[in-house]
Order: sequence, then C-alpha cells, then structure tokens
Amino acid sequence: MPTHIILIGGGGHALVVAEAATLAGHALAGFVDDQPPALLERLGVCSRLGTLESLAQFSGPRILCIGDVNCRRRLAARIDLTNAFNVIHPTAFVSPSARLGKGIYVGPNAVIHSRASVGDHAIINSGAIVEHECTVGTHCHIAPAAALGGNVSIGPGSLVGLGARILPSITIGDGAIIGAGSVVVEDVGNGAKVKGVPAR
Ligand code: JB2
Repeated sequence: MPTHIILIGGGGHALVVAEAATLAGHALAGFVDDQPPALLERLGVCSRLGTLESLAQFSGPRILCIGDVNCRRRLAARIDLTNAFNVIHPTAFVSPSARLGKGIYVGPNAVIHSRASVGDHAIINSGAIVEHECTVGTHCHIAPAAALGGNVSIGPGSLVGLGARILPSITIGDGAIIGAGSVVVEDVGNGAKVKGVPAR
C-alpha cells in the first residue's frame, strides 16, 4: 500500500515534491494552502484539502513544501509535524550511514554522503551535494547544484544559494544566507549574509 502524503503548500516547491513522491511510489492525499487557487490545483496535480488550519483534522504523513526558510521555520512551530515524512527522489543517493531527520525533501540527483546528517524539514534540492560527515541543520535549504565539501556544518535555518560551494570543514552559523554561485572559504557567523568568490 502506498503512503498517502499531505503536502503543506501548493506552489512551485510543492510541485517538485509531489512529483518526487509519486516517482518514489507514494500517493498524494492532497495539499493544504491558505491561498487558493494554488499551482498544484491549477495543474491538476492533486486537490486542496483546506487551509493550513484544517491540517489539524488530518492525521496522515505530511511534509512542508514551502521553499522559504523562514516561512518553513515559522510554520513548523505552529502546525503539527509529529508525523512529518521524508520525500526522496528515486535518483538521489543517500548513504546508508547518513542520518536523516523527518520532513526532509531530497531532490533528483542530490547526494547525501557517508555519515552526513540532515535535520528536520530541510531541503536538499536538485543536484545538491552534501559530502561525508557534513551536518545540515533543521529547516535549511541547500539550493539546486550547491555543494558542501566534507565535514561542513550548516546551522539551522540557513540558505545555501544556487550553485554555491562551501569548502571542506567550514562552519556556517544559524540563519545565514550564502549567495548563489558563491565560494565560501572561511567560517560564516550566525545570521550573516555573504556572497561572491571568495564569499564576503
Ligand atoms: O507565510 C507564507 C506562506 N504560507 C503559506 N509565505 C509564503 N511565501 N508562502 C506561504 N504559503 C504557501 O506556500 C503559498 O500560499 C504558496 O502555496 C506556497 C509558496 O509557493 P511559491 O510557488 O511562491 O513558492 P515555493 O515555496 O513553492 O517555491 C519557492 O522555493 C523553491 C525552493 C520558489 O522560489 C521555487 O522556485 C523554488 N524552487
């Protein structure tokens, strides 16, 4: 029996999570969103179950499908995610020694390598690489094609932008933003925003 998953959010990120879930052999129960008509409904991917508040009526597995890190963090504090479910695209590689929390999305061709750990409600997006022994905090978004070298640590609620590179053993603080295409060669503090090559 496939698992019937409730998607939280109905926009672009929900669309890719829905497709990955289906390819992974799960079924979609539907989505919740405060702002109809959402993209998922317009495209006929699945139907809207109700508002975010209505989620309380359902007990099934669910996943936060909103790309914005701060929004995911806010919602995770407000809604019941005890039953959060991981959606892993079938073409992703997740090492058997990696540790995953719950409610995580791992996109196509993403890699989570040996003994890496990924916190609850994080996004490891299309083609992103999380090398061996990295730690990715809760609610982080590692954007498409971003790469973390071995032993990198990313604090909770941080965004690593499209195609950014983080050199091995670098520590990025909580709530940091790393601009798209950056190359990070030194540690980044809590709440810092850096960009460029090298990132400053
Ligand atoms: O507080 C909120 C909120 N609550 C519910 N803020 C925002 N921004 N969105 C909220 N939502 C719901 O999340 C909206 O009603 C909508 O259904 C969805 C956001 O959809 P949108 O298509 O704008 O963004 P997304 O989060 O699905 O996708 C973004 O992030 C992805 C990682 C886009 O930037 C994508 O291009 C990106 N790939």
